[in-house]
Amino acid sequence: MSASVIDFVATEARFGAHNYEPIGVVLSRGEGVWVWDTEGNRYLDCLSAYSAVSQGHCHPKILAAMVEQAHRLTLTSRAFHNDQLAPFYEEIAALTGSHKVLPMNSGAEAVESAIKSVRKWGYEVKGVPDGHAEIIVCANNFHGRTLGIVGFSTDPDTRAHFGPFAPGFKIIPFGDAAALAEAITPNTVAFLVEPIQGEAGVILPPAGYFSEVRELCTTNNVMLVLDEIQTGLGRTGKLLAEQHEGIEADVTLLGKALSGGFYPVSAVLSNNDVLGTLRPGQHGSTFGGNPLACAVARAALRVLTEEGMIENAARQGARFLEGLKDIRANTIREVRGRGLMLAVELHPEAGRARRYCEALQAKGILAKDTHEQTIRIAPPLVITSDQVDWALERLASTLTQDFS
Ligand code: IF1
Repeated sequence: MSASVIDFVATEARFGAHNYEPIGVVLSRGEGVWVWDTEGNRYLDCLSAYSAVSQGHCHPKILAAMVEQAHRLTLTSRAFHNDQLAPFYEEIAALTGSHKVLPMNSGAEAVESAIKSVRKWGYEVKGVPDGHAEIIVCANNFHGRTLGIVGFSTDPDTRAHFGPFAPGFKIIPFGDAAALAEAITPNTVAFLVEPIQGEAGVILPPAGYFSEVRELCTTNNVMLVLDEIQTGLGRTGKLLAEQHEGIEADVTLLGKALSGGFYPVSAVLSNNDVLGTLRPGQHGSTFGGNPLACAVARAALRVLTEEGMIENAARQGARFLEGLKDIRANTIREVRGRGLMLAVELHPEAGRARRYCEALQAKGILAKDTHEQTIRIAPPLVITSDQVDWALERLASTLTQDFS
């Protein structure tokens, strides 16, 4: 590391809360799948800011929309209408087949907003006695960092010493429809779940799981809330990951790539019933639905479809997965994923995934470890075949090294 890099890292350490342990690279520029550090070294971004820059870094059309809108009007609050919100609603509803939209900012806010909405729906539509609504969630979930959400996390780091937590959540294993059937009571208002568990290590559900889940939710009048904040908007090779399962959620949560990484934009999408229960004064946000956010999100959605990024994610994701499966290395325990949401799980004896990510950095690839043993690979959806092959060569030579 050069002196200037050490300076940036040391200053962060000196002033910042130490709630992250970043890899030792200081980035200063990005374009498409590439990012550059302060010394001019180039890296293929295989994290995409946890899927937020799916459209590629600094996409020129999103940038143009943002700059143009920033010159005209940035924030009005929802006390007044603005001329970007209605077209944003129309476009996102048409794209996803949703009836109602609630715009927020971060992913965690979308999750919190969905929890509030399904509870209200439970009391006012389903007829659950006030204060008794139950929401079912899965073990090893990741839905964000707010208090309401970390209270139903099963990860000790995420929740320890942040309590007391709100009641009303039941935790069941992911991928186990029988456990869901057993957990549902007359007071259950919703089942909140990721279509593919991200932070848990890119865990895919068993085939048929979500069709059983859909049926159980419909039969018991339970709202199926899919957190597609990471899986949504093309990441898995379809617009929404639910399409791989042949189902439709009652409530869908989007964030991250909804702005192409320019700005925090999230949304709750639902049928008429759930968001229909919110009345003026009962929920809101200073920034949610602001004209800058809406203009950015409209451009982010437009380029996703116009530039064929979703189909490309399916095509390149399949190529990447095949290539990873072809790597003969006894460090690899399993390779899995869907579209461009991929993971390489290492054998415990192979040493920590972090070490491999650092070795990849030296070869010009930025990837992120999770849970000691797993390397997550999620490049922007604009990646080309040549770039996939370039990454695979470097992954192969790294994974055949032994860092134990
Ligand atoms: C961090 C992980 C990814 C999410 C799902 C809601 C949110 C997230 C399915 C909240 C956020 C992030 C946040 C980021 C790390 C990251 C992450 F490693 F923790 F699991 F992506 F894989 N639902 N995920 O994945 O969205 O409020 O952050 O906008 O540093 O905490 P947010």
